[in-house]
Amino acid sequence: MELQRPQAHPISSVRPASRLSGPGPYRLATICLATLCAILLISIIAVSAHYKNKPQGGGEVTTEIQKQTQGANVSALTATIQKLQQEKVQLQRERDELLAKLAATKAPVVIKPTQTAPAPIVCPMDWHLFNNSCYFISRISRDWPESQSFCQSKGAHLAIIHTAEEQQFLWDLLPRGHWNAYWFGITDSHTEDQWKWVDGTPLVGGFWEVGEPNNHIDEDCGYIVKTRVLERVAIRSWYDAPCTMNWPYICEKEMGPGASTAIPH
Ligand SMILES: [Ca+2]
Ligand SMILES: [Ca+2]
Repeated sequence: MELQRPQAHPISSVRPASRLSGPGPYRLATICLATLCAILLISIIAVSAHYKNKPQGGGEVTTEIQKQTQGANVSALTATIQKLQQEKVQLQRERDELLAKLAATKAPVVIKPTQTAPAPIVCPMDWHLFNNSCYFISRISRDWPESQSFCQSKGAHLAIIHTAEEQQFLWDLLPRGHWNAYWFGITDSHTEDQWKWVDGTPLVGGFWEVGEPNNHIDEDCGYIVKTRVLERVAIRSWYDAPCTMNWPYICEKEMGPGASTAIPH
């Protein structure tokens, strides 16, 4: 029925219905035309089906080729991975051997003790810190040898004054008075006018008052004087006096590295 429609429609639109169904060459032509149309339609359908299936078949071939190619790639990658794993194992073995040789030839490691900051110096009560020393200003009076003995009983000695800064520090600790005198650690009792510190080292320079030391009355021990006279200054305050005189005194204890920090009471 569908095959006859394209033929019947144009005829019915231009010719009367009695002539379409009547005998004669028109009927034969109609039949032939309908047959040709049917053959053409069947051919079109067949060709369409053929080309429709053809790509599918080609796609299957392509997929198969792709699968084979991918399989080959996977095999190649697997082989590469296995080779790399073998090389990795070999390299690890060589590394371990080299580390073992290095450990055998390496010098022993000397572990240095952790560097810690030295503990701050803390002087006992009544002792005063300057640089790495603690100083004690006595309140009672003794002669020079007894003063030195007292300082030694504290692990100290009569003060040894090497710098103007140290001299000024001690001077500032001393109270002013009519004639406040304090023994410190210098003497020329062994050889006149050859002043030495209590540690045996010779004096270099010094902070003598003008005209001192003068050995006025056999004076072999040094002391510092601080008075109410403001013009008297630290760097010109040393005098010599007989060692038997009784005066307060200044002790010094070095507190640097290696020194005993304990001061007996
Ligand atoms: Ca003297
Ligand atoms: Ca003198």
